[in-house]
Amino acid sequence: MSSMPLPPLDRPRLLVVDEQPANIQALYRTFASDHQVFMATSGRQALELAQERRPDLVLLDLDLPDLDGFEVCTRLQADPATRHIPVVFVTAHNDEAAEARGLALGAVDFIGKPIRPAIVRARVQTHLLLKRQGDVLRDLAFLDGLTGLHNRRAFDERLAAELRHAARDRTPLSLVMIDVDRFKRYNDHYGHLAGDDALRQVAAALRAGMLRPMDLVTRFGGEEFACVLPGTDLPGALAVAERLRAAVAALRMPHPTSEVQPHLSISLGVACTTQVPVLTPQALLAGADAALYQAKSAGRDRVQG
Ligand code: GH3
Ligand code: MG
Ligand code: MG
Ligand code: MG
Repeated sequence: MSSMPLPPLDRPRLLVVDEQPANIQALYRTFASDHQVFMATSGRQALELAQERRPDLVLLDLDLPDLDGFEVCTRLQADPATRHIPVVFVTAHNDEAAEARGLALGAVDFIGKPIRPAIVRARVQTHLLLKRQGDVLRDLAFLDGLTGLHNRRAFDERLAAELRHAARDRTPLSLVMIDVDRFKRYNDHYGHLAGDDALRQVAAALRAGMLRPMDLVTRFGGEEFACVLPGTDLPGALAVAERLRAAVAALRMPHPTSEVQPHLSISLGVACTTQVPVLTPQALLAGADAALYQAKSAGRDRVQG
C-alpha cells in the first residue's frame, strides 16, 4: 500500500466540529502544527464549511446544537461533492450502539472522549493516507493513459454537469470537437508508435492552449479530442478553436503524405448552446460533429462554427 506513488502532499485539511470550545482547542492543538484546521460549532456550519473548504477529513462530535452528528454524517454521505470525505466521530457517547450506528452511516472511525492526542493523530494519519489513495485511484479512472488528458468518461460527466449549470444560470456553453487530419496516413508512413507519440504532442499543445482553469480538454477517443468551454459564447469558442489549430500547426510535425499541409494539422468543429434546439449533450455533440464534418469537407486544417 505504501509503495503506491502519490502526488506531493499539501498540508492536510481537517474540519473539526464540536460545540465545546475546550474540545475544539484540544483537537486544534493536536493538529495545527502540520494540518490546516477549520472549526465549526454547529451542524449547519459544518455542512457549509465542508462544501466551501473541501476538507480531507472531518472530526465530528455527536452533540451539536442543531443537527446531531449522525445527521451531519448522513448529509455529507448523501452529497456527491462531500461523499468522499472521511468522517471520524469523536464523542463522549462511546457506547456500542452509538458506535455501531456511526460506522453504519459510513464513518471510518469512532473515537471516545476524552481524546488521547497521540492516538487520535495516528488514526487520522491512517485515514488521510487512505483518502489520498482513493483520490488518486478516482483521478486515474478519469485520465487517458496515452496522453494524460482527461478521458471520455470525464468528458461525459463534465459536459452533463456544465450543461445543467448553463441551463440554470442561463449562460452559454461551447463544445469544440477536434480531429487530426489524415492521421491514418501518418500511421501508415511513420508507424503506430510514432503515431502515438504524435498524439501525445498534439494533446500537450491542446492542453497548453486552453487558458482558463474551468475549460476542459479531453481525449474523446482515437485521434479525436473534445473541449468543454463553460461560459463561452460562439465567437469566444471560435477564437479558442483557432488558437488550438494554430498551436498544433506551430508544432511543425512533418506529415509528408498529407495533402493538407506538409505538417500535421487538425480540423475543429464548434457548437454553442445558443445554437442548439435543446440543451442536451447529444444535441451539442451533433452540432459540433456536423461543424467538424464541414471543416473536413472544406479542406481540413480549419475551424468551422
Ligand atoms: P481525416 O482527415 O478524414 O480525419 O482522416 P483520418 O485518416 O484521420 O481519419 P480516419 O478516421 O480514417 O483515421 C483515423 C486514424 O487514427 C485511424 C487510426 O489508425 C488512427 N488512430 C486512432 N487512435 C490511434 C491511437 O491511439 N494511436 C495511433 N497511433 N493511431 C490512432
Ligand atoms: Mg477521426
Ligand atoms: Mg476521420
Ligand atoms: Mg482524422
